[in-house]
Order: sequence, then structure tokens, then C-alpha cells
Amino acid sequence: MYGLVNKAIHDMVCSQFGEETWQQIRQKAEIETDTFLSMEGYPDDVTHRLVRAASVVLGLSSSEIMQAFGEFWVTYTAEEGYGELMEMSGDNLPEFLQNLDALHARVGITFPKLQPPSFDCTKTDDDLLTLEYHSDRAGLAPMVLGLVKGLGSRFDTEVEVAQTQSKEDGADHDEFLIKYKQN
Ligand code: 1MF
Repeated sequence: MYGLVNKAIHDMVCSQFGEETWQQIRQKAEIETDTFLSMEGYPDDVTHRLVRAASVVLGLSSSEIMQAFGEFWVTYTAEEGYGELMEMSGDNLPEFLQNLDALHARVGITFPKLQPPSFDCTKTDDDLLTLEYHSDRAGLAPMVLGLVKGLGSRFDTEVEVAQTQSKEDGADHDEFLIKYKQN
């Protein structure tokens, strides 16, 4: 994944727990550098090692870390150079989720090493959405829970999100049910 992801993990840890905690996590993850280059591609393994190490050092599950990171990502990217991209992608939760593939297509034009996931969002009722998440990457479904919650905060929308299908349990893709209410 692009270094932007690892840089975001670094910035999240440092802002919430401080530099010393970051150094512990970095050492446990066996990572040599303190400066991830946003534009450079890194092996996915680097990100997974950071999540695992953070889980041990902070005493939280990997799933909790990934959810927190998903929430963080929404505000982080909006503030770190992708505000316009985020604004172009919708004014409310269902619209934004429907536009996620277009968002990644835009990023992919400039950054061809992007391996974008694909999201398929369907409105099943007034206040209900189903969200299919297709990714070549394994293990990131908990991050999607956080991303949806982060979008809820972004759009002042109350959300309840639950995973209803999991690739880990043999399903073809991950799927989420989202109940929402815009304030
Ligand atoms: O392949 C990748 O490197 C990659 C990185 C981040 C692919 C996708 C993403 C974003 N995505 C991460 C979780 C899913 C990963 C997967 O299943 O393969 C989150 C998508 C998302 C969902 C809900 C709401 C907002 C979301 O993201 C908005 C977004 C997406 C991508 C970028 C920014 C905001 C982005 C921008 C530039 C990038 C990489 C990602 O790379 C750079 C950065 C700086 C300079 C050059 C390239």
C-alpha cells in the first residue's frame, strides 16, 4: 500500500499516545524507518506488522486498532491533502459510499500502483444500506467498520454498522448492513 497509509498510522499513534509509544510499536514491528513516504509503495506486510505490534503494545485487539484507524483515516485524508477529493465524493453517507469506486479511480489515475478495493452500496430501505466490500487484500474488514463510522461523523449521521458476511468464513466477499439517520 502507499506509504500514506503507514504515515497515517504513525501520525495516529503519535497524536494519541506520543512518540515513545510509537518507538515501541516500530521496534516490535521490526521497522527501521520513522518516515514513510506517502507516494512510495510499501509491502502490505509492513502495515499488518504495525497493526499487530500496536495491538500488543496498546493492549487492544487488531480489530479494535483497525476500526480506530478507519475512523481516523476519514478525517486524516480530508486534512492531509485529499480534502477536495473527499468533498467531490458526496454530501451524505449513501452518496459517498456509492461514489467510492469513482474516488479510487480518480486516485488511481495519478497513482497507478493503487490497488483499489471495490464497494457496492445498495439502499434496501429508507434508513438501511447494504455495503459489499471487495478487496484483493485480506483482513481489512474491521477497518471498513471504522471507515463507515468515520463517514457518519463527517456527515453528522448516526450509524450502526454490522458485518453480515465475512470472507474469513468462506463468503465470496465481506458485506455490511448499515442503519443510518442523518441529523
Ligand atoms: O492500494 C493502496 O495503496 C490503497 C491505499 C488506501 C488502496 C485504498 C486505500 C484507501 N482505503 C483503505 C482501506 C481499503 C484497502 C483495501 O481493501 O485494499 C480506504 C477507502 C475509503 C473508504 C471509505 C471512506 C474513505 C476511503 O478512502 C478515501 C481515500 C482513499 C485513498 C486515498 C485517499 C483517501 C489515497 C490517496 C493517495 C494515495 C493513496 C490513497 O497515495 C498517494 C499519496 C500521496 C502521494 C502519492 C500517492
